Amino acid sequence: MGHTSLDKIIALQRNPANIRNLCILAHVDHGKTTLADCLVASNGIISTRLAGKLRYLDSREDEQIRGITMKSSAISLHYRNDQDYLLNLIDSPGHIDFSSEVSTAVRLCDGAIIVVDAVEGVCPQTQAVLRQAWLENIRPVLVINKIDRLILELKLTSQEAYSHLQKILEQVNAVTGTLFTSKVMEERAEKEKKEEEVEEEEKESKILSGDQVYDWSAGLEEADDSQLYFSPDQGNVVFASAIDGWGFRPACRTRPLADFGFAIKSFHIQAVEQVKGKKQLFVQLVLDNIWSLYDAVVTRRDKEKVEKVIASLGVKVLARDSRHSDPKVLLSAICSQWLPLAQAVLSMVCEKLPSPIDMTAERVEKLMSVGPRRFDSLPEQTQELKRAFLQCSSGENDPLIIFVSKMFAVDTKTLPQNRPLTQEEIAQRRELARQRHADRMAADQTAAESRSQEGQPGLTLKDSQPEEEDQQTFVAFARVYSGVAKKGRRVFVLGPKYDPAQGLSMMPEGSSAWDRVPAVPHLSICSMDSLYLLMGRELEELDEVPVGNVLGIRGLEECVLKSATLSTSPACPPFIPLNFEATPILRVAIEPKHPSEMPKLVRGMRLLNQADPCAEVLIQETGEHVLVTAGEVHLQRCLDDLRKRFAKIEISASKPIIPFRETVVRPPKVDMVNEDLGKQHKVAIIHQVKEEASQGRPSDTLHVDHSGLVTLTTPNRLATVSVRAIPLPQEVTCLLESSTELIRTLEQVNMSLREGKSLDISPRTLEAIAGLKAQLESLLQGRKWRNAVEHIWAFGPRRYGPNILLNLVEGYQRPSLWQCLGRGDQSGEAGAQAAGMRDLDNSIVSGFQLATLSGPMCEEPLMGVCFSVERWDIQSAALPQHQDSLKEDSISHGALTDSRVEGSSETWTAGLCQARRRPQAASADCYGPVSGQLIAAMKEACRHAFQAQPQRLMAAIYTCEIMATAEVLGRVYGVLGKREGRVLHEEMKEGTDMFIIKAVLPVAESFGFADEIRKRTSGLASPQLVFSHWEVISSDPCWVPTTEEEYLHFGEKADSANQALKYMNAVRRRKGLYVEEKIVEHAEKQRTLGKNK
Ligand SMILES: Nc1nc2c(ncn2[C@@H]2O[C@H](COP(=O)(O)OP(=O)(O)OP(=O)(O)O)[C@@H](O)[C@H]2O)c(=O)[nH]1
Ligand SMILES: [Mg+2]
Repeated sequence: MGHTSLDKIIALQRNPANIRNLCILAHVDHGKTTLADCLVASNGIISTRLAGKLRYLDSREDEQIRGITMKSSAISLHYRNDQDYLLNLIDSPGHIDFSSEVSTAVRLCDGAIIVVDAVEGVCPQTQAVLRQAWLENIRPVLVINKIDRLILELKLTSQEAYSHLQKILEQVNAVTGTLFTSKVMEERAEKEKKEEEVEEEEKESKILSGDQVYDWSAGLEEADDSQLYFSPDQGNVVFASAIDGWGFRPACRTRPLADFGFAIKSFHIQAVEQVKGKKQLFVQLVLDNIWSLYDAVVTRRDKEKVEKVIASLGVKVLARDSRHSDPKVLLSAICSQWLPLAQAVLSMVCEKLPSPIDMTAERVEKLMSVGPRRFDSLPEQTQELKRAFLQCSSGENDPLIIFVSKMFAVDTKTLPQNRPLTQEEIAQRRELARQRHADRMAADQTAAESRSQEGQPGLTLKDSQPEEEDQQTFVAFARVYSGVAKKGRRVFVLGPKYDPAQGLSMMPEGSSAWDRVPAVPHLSICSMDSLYLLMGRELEELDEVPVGNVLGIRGLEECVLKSATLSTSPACPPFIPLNFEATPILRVAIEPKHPSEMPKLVRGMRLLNQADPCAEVLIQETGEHVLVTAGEVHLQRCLDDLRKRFAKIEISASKPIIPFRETVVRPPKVDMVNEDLGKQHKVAIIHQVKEEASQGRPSDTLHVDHSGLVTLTTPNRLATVSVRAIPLPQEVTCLLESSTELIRTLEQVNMSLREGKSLDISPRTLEAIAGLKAQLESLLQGRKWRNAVEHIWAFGPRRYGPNILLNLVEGYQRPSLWQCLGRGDQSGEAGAQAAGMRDLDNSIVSGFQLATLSGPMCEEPLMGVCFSVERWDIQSAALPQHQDSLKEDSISHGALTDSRVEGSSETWTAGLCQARRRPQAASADCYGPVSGQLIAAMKEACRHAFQAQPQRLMAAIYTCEIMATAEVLGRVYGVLGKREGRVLHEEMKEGTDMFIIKAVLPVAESFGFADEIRKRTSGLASPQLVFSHWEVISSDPCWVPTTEEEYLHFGEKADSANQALKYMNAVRRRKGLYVEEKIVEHAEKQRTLGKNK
C-alpha cells in the first residue's frame, strides 16, 4: 500500500471537501498510464525509478504486451500540501475500441486530466474525450505531455517550441469553445422559447410579428467562460514529460518558480532584467532551462556542466545514476527532483478540480431525469433526493445512492479475504482452532455425532475449493453519491426502466430493502457483501464507504448486469444511461473446439457479457453464438478473456460477420452501354413471379403492375394489400439514423397515448420531436412526397429504424404519429382517434417490421426504403375469425368504429355489418387467424415491392485518420487503395513532418488493415477505425448481361467484377441460403483419372 496506511485513507474518505475523483483521458498513446505511474510512485506504491516503465495500472498481461490500456482501473492516492487530500484516480484507455471504458470512468468522476501529446497535438480521441467530459459536466485540466520529444526528436529551439505549444493550446481551446458555444446557443434558444410562450399567453389574440431579430451572440457575451479555457495563467495547464518524470505549472508561484529563479542565477543564460514581455519570460525562465539541461545531459553529455547544474539545483543524484550508460537515467534523476511531475499535477488537481461537494444542481438533475421526463415532473420525494446529493452528507438517515458504472471480474483467489495470511493471522487462527477442538473433545457422544454432521459442510466446502479457485468474482465499479455504504447492507437495485412514481405507489410508505416488498417492475433487492477500496491491481476490504468515494462492491452479480443505480430509497430514479461513443459492429460466431463443451462456452459468454461494458453476446436465428465487439483489438481481448478466464476452453471464432443493409434506388435512365433501359427490370420481376408460380406458389394471389405496385391477397382471399417501395432521399435516411433515440421516445409516447395514459413530456423532447417533423417535411419535398410526413404510419425495423411505412389508403384515417405534438387535450383526442383505427392495423405494421428486418437479397435489414400502402381491403368474412382473438367488447365497439371511419371503403363498412350478423362464422379455416395471414401477406408484399425496384447493397464504412511521415505516405496509400479505401483529404501537421490522412474504408475490407498498415510502415503509422456511415455499393448485384457485347465483356454471369454480388453471395452462403452459382464450369473437361491411365 505504499507509505500511506489504510487507516489514513479511511480517515480521508470521511472528508468529502478534500476528495477529488478524477480520471485521465487522452488519445491512444499520449501517455496516460505513464503519467499515472508518476502519480502512483509519489505515494510510494511503486519505486520512482520504475515510474513510466512499469505501467502499474495496466495490470493485464495483454495490456503489458501490446502496450495499450484496455480497461479503466482506479487507485486511491494521498496528497499533502497545506491539507491532506484523497485522490481517487481512474486511468482510462485511449484506443477507440475501448471508448466504452472511458464512459464508465467519466461517469464516476468530477474532474479529468486531459493529456495531449506535444508532438501529435489534438487527435480524434482527444476531441471525443473532451466531448465526453463535457457531456458529463465534469471539469477538465490539461497536461501537455512528451515535451522531451520536441527537444530530442523534432529538435525545436525553445522559441519554436513555445509557438508550437501555444498552437496546441489554441487547438484544445477551440474544441472546448465549440462545445461551449453550442450549449449556450441551446440554452438561449430554450430561454427565447420560454419567453415566447409567456408572451403568447399574455397576448393571445395578438399575432406575433415575424420580424423578430435573434441576437445569438448576446448569450455568449453574458455567459461566464472564464473557467472554461485552458491557459497557463489560470493554472490549469501542466507542461510535462511523463517518461522523464518532470512537469511544471507556469502559474504556480510556489516551489517551481523559486527554483527557476535559482536556476537562472546559476545557469547564467540571460539576466532576468533583459526579459521583455510575458512570452519571453516563459521561454527564458522555463523552457531555456529545460532545453539546456537536455542539451548538457543527453545531447552533449557534458559532465562538467552537469555537475554544475546538479550542484546549483541542490538535487541529489546517486553515483550509479550518473555513471549509467543511458543518459536518460541521469536526466530523470535530476528532473524528477527539480520539477517533480506528481507535485505539479496533484497540486493542480486539488486546486482546480471540484470536490464531490461542489456538484452542481444542473448535473444532479441531468443524472436523475431519464428519457422524455422533466425533472420537476418526478415525484416530490424524488426531487427531495436532490438535496441529499448537493449536501453530500453521510449521516445515518441520509438515503444511500450509489451508481455502478461497470462490473469487472477478478480471480476469486485474489480477493482480500482469500489472500495468503500473514504470520500473525495464522497464529491467531491456529489458536482459535485449537480451542474449538478442545471444546469438541469435551462434549458427549451424541453431540459429537451431530457435530460431525455439522462438520460435513466443511468437508464439502473443501471439496468444492479447487473449483472455486479458478472462479471469477464480479466486483462493481461504483461511486457513492449520498449516504454511507455499509458492508452487508441491503439495497434496492433500480433497473434503467424503473419508474419511481410507480415504485412509490406500489410499495408501502417508508419501506426499506430489509422489508418484504411487493414485486415492482425493474426493481430488485441485493445485499452488498463486501466493499473494497480500489488500489489498482489490488483490493483492500473496507467496512464502510462514505459519500463521494469510488469503491468496489461484491455481491451484486445476480442483480446487476452491466450498470445500475443502487439506493435505500425507492424514490430514487435510475441515473441516465452511460453515453457510449463507439457502436459495437464487429461480429463473430463462436463455437467450442469440442462440441461437448458448449455449456461451458455459454456460461463463459454470459460472464463476458457482464464483465465488458460494450461487448454484446447473442444467439442468432441460425443458432450461432455471436459476439459483437467494437473493433479488432476489442475482439481479440474478448476472445482471450473467454479462453483464459471465463470459459477456459478451446474456442474457434468464425471470420468476422460483416453487416450489410439492403436498399432500393431510383431506376436508372440508361444502362452500362448507354442504352435506354426501358422496362428491363420489370421483365426480371415478371420472370421471377413466373418462377415462383412454377414452384407451386399460386401466383394469382400476387399481382405486380408496371409501375412497381404489388398487390397481394391473403391465402384465404379475404384481405388484400397493395404496396409500393420507394427509395428515400439519402438525407432522410441519415436523419432517421441519427434520430433513433428520439423516434424510440416518440414511439413510447404514442404507445402510452394509445393505452390512454398521458405522459408528462419535457418541453425539450417535444421540441426535438417537432424539430424532427419539420426537418422531415423540409427534406421530403416534391409531388411524390406531398403530405407524406403526416401520413407516416410507422418506422421500421424495430419501430425506430431508417425505413418508413406510409399510409396512402384512401379514406383510412388513423391517429397521426405526431399526435403528441397536437395542442389541447391530448389524451381525449387520442382516445377518440384511436377508435378510428382499424382492428388489424397492427398486423400491417408488424408485417412491415418483419419485411424491413430482413430483406429479400440476403436477409439483411433494409435501410432507406419507404413502403407506401395504397390499398387495403378486408372482405367480410375476415372479421369474425379475427374477433375471436379480440376482447368481447370489440364487437360493441364496432358500431363506434364504422361511424368513425369516415369515407372508408365500402367493403370495410359492409364487412363489419355482416360480421356482426354472422358471428358464428368464426370457425377457423385452414390458413389460421386473419391477423397472422395479414402479417405474412404484408411482409411478402413488401418484399415483392422491394424487388420490383432496382436493388442495391449498402456497406458499412469506417473513417480512419492516419498520421504518417512523408516517407511512408506512399505505402499508406497503397494499402488504402488495395482495400477500396478512399482518401478524403490529406494535410500536413503544422510544425512537424507528419501528414494527416483522412480516409474512408468499407468494413468488409478492414480486417487486418491496422496490422497491415503498421507492418508496411514499420510501425510509423497506426490508424484508428471508427464506424461512420452506410454507403450504397453502386454495382447492381442482380445485374446480368443482356447484350452480346456485355456477354463478351463480363462473361455469362458477370460475377467476376461484381463486388456487390460477391458480398451478397458470401452472406447468403453464411446463412445457408440458396446461392445461384455454377459449381462445374467446364464439364466436358472433367474426366476420371483412373480411366485415363
Ligand atoms: N518521449 C516520451 N514518451 C512518452 C512519454 N510519456 C509516455 N511515453 C511513451 O508513450 C507510449 C505510450 O504511453 P502510455 O502511458 O502507455 O500511453 P497511454 O495514453 O496510457 O496509452 P493507452 O492507454 O493505450 O491509450 C509509451 O511507449 C511511453 O513510454 C513522454 O513524456 N515522452
Ligand atoms: Mg494507458
